Amino acid sequence: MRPTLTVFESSPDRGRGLARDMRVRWALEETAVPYDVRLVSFDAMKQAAHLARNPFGQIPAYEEGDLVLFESGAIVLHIAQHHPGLLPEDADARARAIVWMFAALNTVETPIVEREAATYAERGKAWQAEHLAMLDARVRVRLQALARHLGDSAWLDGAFSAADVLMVLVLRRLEGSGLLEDFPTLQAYIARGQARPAYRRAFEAQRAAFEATRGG
Ligand SMILES: N[C@@H](CCC(=O)N[C@@H](CS)C(=O)NCC(=O)O)C(=O)O
Repeated sequence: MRPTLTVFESSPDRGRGLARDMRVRWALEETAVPYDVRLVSFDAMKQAAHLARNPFGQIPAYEEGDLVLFESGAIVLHIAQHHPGLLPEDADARARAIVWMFAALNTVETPIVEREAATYAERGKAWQAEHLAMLDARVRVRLQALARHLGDSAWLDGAFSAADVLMVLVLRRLEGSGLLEDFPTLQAYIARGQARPAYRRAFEAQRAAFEATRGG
């Protein structure tokens, strides 16, 4: 059953591949699953038809026959569980890859998103710089641990997996923050992810969607 992915009609990141549909697109490209795309406007995202797909009125949403999923991590896990290429066959290795999926979204993305929110929600506040320094320090702790774990390894746990899809894209949220520059191991890791043909196809697809709506 060919899935449908619901994404921003006009992504606020202007096609930089930072919206969370990119995770699902990349997973679908890695597993060679063709998919359709539904574009939703910000207004439509808060209407009943989309709330039935995603109760939080957000993107992405994923439909496959009668199955309707939201939460990018859960969608990527679903794809990885049903198509070869994104999770190891060995049960223990598979469990470890899933651990790293949770680590990407729970342990690493959380402080990154908190920092990101502070950069715009607290703009102009007298205490913003002090708060940002604290949030930067929290992110750095995570980056240090991640860089230490990766060491000379190409991927998080053996072969490339769904965990790398999530982690690479979570780390990309730090682009422009200056925080990645102290971690060449992580910069190389992100570059390895971005060099994968499936990443490139996913990136081009989301950028083309943005360009098409901008032009039209
Ligand atoms: N935890 C959710 C987060 C989804 C999310 O934050 N989506 C953003 C785009 S990347 C969104 O829809 N923002 C618009 C809004 O919240 O109104 C996931 O991973 O799917």
